[in-house]
Amino acid sequence: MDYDKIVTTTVWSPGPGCHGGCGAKLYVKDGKVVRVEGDECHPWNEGRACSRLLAVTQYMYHKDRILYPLKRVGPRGSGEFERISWDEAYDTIEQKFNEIKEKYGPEGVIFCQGTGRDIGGPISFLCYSFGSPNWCQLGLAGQSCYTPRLGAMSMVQGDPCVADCSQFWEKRFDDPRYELPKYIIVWGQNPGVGCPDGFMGTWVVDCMKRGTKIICIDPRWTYFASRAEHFLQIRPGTDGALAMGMINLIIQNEWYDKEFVEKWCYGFEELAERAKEYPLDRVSEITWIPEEVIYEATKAYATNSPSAIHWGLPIDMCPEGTTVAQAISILWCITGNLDVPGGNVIARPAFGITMYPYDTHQMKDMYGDDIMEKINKKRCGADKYPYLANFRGWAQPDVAVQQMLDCKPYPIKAAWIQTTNMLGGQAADLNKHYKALMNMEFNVVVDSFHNPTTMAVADIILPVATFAEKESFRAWYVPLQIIQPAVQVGECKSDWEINLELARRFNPKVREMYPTFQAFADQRMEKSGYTYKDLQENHGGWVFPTEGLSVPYKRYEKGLLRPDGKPGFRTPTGKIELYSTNHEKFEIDPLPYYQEPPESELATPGLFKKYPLIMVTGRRSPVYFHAEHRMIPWLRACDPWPIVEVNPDLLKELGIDDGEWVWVENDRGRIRRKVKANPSMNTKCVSVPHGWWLPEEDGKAPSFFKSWEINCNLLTPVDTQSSSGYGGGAYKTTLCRIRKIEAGEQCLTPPQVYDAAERSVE
Ligand SMILES: Nc1nc2c(c(=O)[nH]1)N[C@H]1C(S)=C(S)[C@@H](COP(=O)(O)OP(=O)(O)OC[C@H]3O[C@@H](n4cnc5c(=O)[nH]c(N)nc54)[C@H](O)[C@@H]3O)O[C@H]1N2
Ligand SMILES: Nc1nc2c(c(=O)[nH]1)N[C@H]1C(S)=C(S)[C@@H](COP(=O)(O)OP(=O)(O)OC[C@H]3O[C@@H](n4cnc5c(=O)[nH]c(N)nc54)[C@H](O)[C@@H]3O)O[C@H]1N2
Ligand SMILES: [Mo]
Repeated sequence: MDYDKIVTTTVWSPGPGCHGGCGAKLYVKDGKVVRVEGDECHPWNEGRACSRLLAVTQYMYHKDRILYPLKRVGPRGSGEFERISWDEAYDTIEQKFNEIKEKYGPEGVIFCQGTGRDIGGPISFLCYSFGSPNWCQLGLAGQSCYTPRLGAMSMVQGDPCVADCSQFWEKRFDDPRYELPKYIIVWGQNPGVGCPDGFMGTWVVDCMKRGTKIICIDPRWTYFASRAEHFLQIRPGTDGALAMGMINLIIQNEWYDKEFVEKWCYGFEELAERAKEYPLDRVSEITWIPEEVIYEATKAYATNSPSAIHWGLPIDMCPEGTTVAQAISILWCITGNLDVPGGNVIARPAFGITMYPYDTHQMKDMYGDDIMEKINKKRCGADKYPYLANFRGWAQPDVAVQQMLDCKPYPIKAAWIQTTNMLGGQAADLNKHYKALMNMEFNVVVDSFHNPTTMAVADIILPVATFAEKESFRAWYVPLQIIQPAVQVGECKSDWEINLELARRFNPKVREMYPTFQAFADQRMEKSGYTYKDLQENHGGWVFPTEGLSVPYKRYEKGLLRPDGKPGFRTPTGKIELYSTNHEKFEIDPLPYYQEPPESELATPGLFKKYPLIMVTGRRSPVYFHAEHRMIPWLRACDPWPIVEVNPDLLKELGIDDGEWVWVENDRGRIRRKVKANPSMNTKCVSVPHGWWLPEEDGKAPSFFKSWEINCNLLTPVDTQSSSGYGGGAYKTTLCRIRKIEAGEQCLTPPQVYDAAERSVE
């Protein structure tokens, strides 16, 4: 193949859209990327590349990609945008945001992101430089993605942890310190399809190839279910009951690690008492899993050390999501599987470098000790919800969207929207979020393509550079790695570049401190002893820490986890808190418990009669990242339609054919979906992938690329968050029915929004 150079770099959105981490080789010819490969030297992916990475040239050079800053010139929804210069875009944003600040205070601007791409760093930096306390994944009901798990882990053990698939070692499986897990519980996760949250899915398969056995907990038959020694086909949303039942079995049968519990855990007696409320027969009835299957799986996990748990999004989306994560964390703690080789290993960022503040410690590290106090005064939801006030920096999204509509207790009048397509996928209750965003005086979207959100509500659009066109760095979790540009496309700029420039305008100190991105990166990476240039020139772009707090194992014995340098964990008691003293202080239940989903046969029998199916939304597709990539030909060809997966027996009962378009509906609305018969579906559940809009259709109002015809979030609710404020989004447990489309039945349209036509940028 003919090329001028190969640039090796780290993959981390935009492009594949993902949570990133892989090494890639970009072949460049005449200033264009012409071929992409996984980097075989990179320990993260060892040469592998996913379909979205392999198709990235179709993304970068797509005819519809936005290449220049745009301003809206017609009414919202008209699709009329005009090219402007970066200077005009920055000037307009500066002026508009400052006007809002003068009228309503800096809290009048909300900063909205999507999932954890290369964004938490730049967006929080901009938000706090401007002075607003309101930064969140707006639309993500209950902030139900990873944050509930992070919060719960912070309360139980003071740190997050991940299943140990040797990823913390440069030599991976060949490192003598590593040990293979005997079992991995794949719990509400489909790691082969997505690579969520600092984890590469194929690592689990790498372990399986070497002998690890699988326990799979999922309502659906997946790749991992088909290869599991124990498959627990669970009723959606009941993982809390299962986890409590497992804790009870482990304690009753004395399968726990007595020495570890005695030495390092706090509140065992209280936990044992609570767990007694979950005997096997009760748990089996709640979860639909046969008693003997729960028993055997629990025994296998608890009596074979080391073993690990790899969990996923549905945990956060269970009712009381934080307490479900609390219960599961307790499982690996009491079985002695925390921070041991082949267990669940504590995951500090490489060299302790914060580039995306995950927790309160990192917030303080980046923005000073008084940051929480400062932002809590006005942050949406911090007065109501204890996790909000005490963990991480997010605003509460269900509270925020209500406030955008009713201005209570203070008005929010502008939205900065960066790395999220709220109206295309992130937001539950699509109508409510559409109205809230239309209620803003000014919206900026930073993205690479038009989508339902840009079309419906953007006043300014800024074109973002893909990973192949940008400078950045990453410490999630190891190695420390840089992203370096191979090419430039149009006038696109990176999120860091955009946000640093605006931050300089809002806060002159930023201009002085960080004249360039590399100056910023070098300061952030200082703890490692490496600069951006060092990594670029001498280390192939990445480096593993070899000692200190980001290197496993058993750091609690060495005094590496606590700020005071004493052995133990970063919790108030210094121990694993099986009984949470923080929860006690927050006046929420210190012990984990099970709660029925907000809608179910038991919780809402009346509703269940009308809508007898559990709609499990959002199972991932390997060729799409959420609402992205529907316009990429190679990818769309693999998964062309918005489907609903249904058991063939149920289809027969309903008189519906495989491949037919049907209504999926409930009291909130209805959407059209194409039926795909799937004999492995439970007859009481249907699976509805999220993130669907059709880029080939009309983008203007009222169609918005057919969002209101096919987006399943017309049917999902907000305001189902747990008592902590995090978790409990009902995306996996909403009730629905499916039925044939009758002649003449129309799809719904977006709600009428009053003065939409009158708004303009000027
Ligand atoms: N029904 C249902 N809804 C769900 C879910 C579900 O399971 N069911 N899952 C929820 C979850 S867990 C999440 S995290 C959210 C995710 O929701 P989002 O994060 O909003 O999902 P995306 O569709 O990936 O939207 C990202 C947008 O930003 C652009 N983009 C991608 N990378 C970058 C970047 O680096 N910089 C910039 N500036 N733009 C970028 C893309 O082009 C795209 O338009 O969706 C939630 N929505
Ligand atoms: N290709 C691709 N990769 C992705 C994404 C993407 O959109 N595309 N999105 C990324 C993001 S932001 C996230 S949060 C992750 C999410 O990825 P995952 O954590 O894997 O989440 P899901 O795909 O929603 O569901 C995983 C599995 O849980 C099952 N499940 C559904 N409900 C329940 C339940 O109540 N209990 C249990 N035990 N299982 C249940 C589903 O059937 C599915 O097989 O993926 C990330 N990776
Ligand atoms: Mo997510």
